[in-house]
Order: sequence, then C-alpha cells, then structure tokens
Amino acid sequence: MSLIEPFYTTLNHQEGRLQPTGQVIQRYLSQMKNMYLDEGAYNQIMADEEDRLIYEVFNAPDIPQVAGQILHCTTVIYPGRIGQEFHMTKGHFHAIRDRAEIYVGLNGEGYLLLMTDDGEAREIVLAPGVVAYIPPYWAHRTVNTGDQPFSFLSAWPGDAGHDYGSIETSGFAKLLIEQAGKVAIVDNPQYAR
Ligand code: M6P
Ligand code: ZN
Repeated sequence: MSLIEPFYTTLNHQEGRLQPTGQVIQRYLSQMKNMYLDEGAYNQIMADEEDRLIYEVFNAPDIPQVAGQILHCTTVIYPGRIGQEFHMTKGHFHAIRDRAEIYVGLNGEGYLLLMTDDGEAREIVLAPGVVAYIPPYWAHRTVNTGDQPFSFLSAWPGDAGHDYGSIETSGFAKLLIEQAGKVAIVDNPQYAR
C-alpha cells in the first residue's frame, strides 16, 4: 500500500456534508427505474417533474480504493415519496461480501434496512447520534421517513466495492411505506430471491 498524507474533513451536521469533498454522486429518480414498487407513481413523477434528485453522496477526497484504507462519506436523502414508498438509496451488497460498514445518523429521520442473501431482513432507526454496525454479508439500504433531509456518515473498507446487481434484479425483502399517516415496514410483494 502506498503512503498517503494524513488529512481531515469537517462535518457540517446541519447540511450533512463533508468539507472539502471528493467525488459527489447524485442519484436521480431516472437512475432508480423499477426500484420503487409503484410504477404508475414513478411514471407520473417523471412526466410532471422530468426527473427528481433523490439523494447525494459526498465522499471524502482522494482515498485509494484498496485494502487497508477506510473510505468514508456522508449521504443526504431528500424527503419525499414515490407512491407510498419513501425516498431511499439504491442499496447494495459489498462486492467482497465479507466487508463490514459503520453508519452514524446525523440529521433527520430515517431507517437503515439490512438483508442477507437469503432474504433475512432487519431494520435500525438511524436517528441522529445512532451508530449502526453493518456486519459482513448484509446488504444495506437507507430510507428517509421524515419530511426533512435525512443524513448520515458512513465508513467502510477500501476494497469492499459495491454490488448493485443483486438488488436491481431481486429487489429488497422489505419496503418502508406511509400507511394511514404512519411509517410501516411491509414485505415487498415483488421480492424474488
Ligand atoms: C452510504 C455508503 C456508500 C453508498 C451510499 C449510497 O453512504 O454505503 O458506500 O454509496 O450510502 O448508497 P448506494 O450506493 O446504495 O446508492
Ligand atoms: Zn456499503
């Protein structure tokens, strides 16, 4: 492993951003086609709004993506729903499955959903100050269940990688929806493992 310079970033708790930032990833609804259950609601939003920014990822600058390094970033998920389903991240397994991750809730209201390859599911309310541990082998997705931006800090091994394919193909076992004004966790009728 090559020697890189020590550095720090400053966390803006209110905005959920790291300063300075490296790569910023913006995910729009158009990049999440077929990930939300309600296809009619998806099409309606795409027709009315053209597209919608769902979340942004602010990576710490210039960390090599190799074993031994610790990548880290913040994520901000903007509030809203697609039909009954709350705005969420794509969700992923790590490409190297036995790599763990830590999330720290910063602002807003949201959930961390976890799932194994077998469709075993768990959830953690990622309130501000909550430090959640994502053990090796668990896929993870975050969901904004509030009406303000929901942000959290993440740190994970440099060689972990992202595997989006499994969730794009099979979906996530559980969905977070609004039901009669409340947050409900329900089985995903389209989940196929
Ligand atoms: C967290 C971390 C990142 C991830 C981001 C967005 O901050 O797990 O590695 O990129 O969430 O999630 P996703 O990549 O699933 O869209
Ligand atoms: Zn991850």
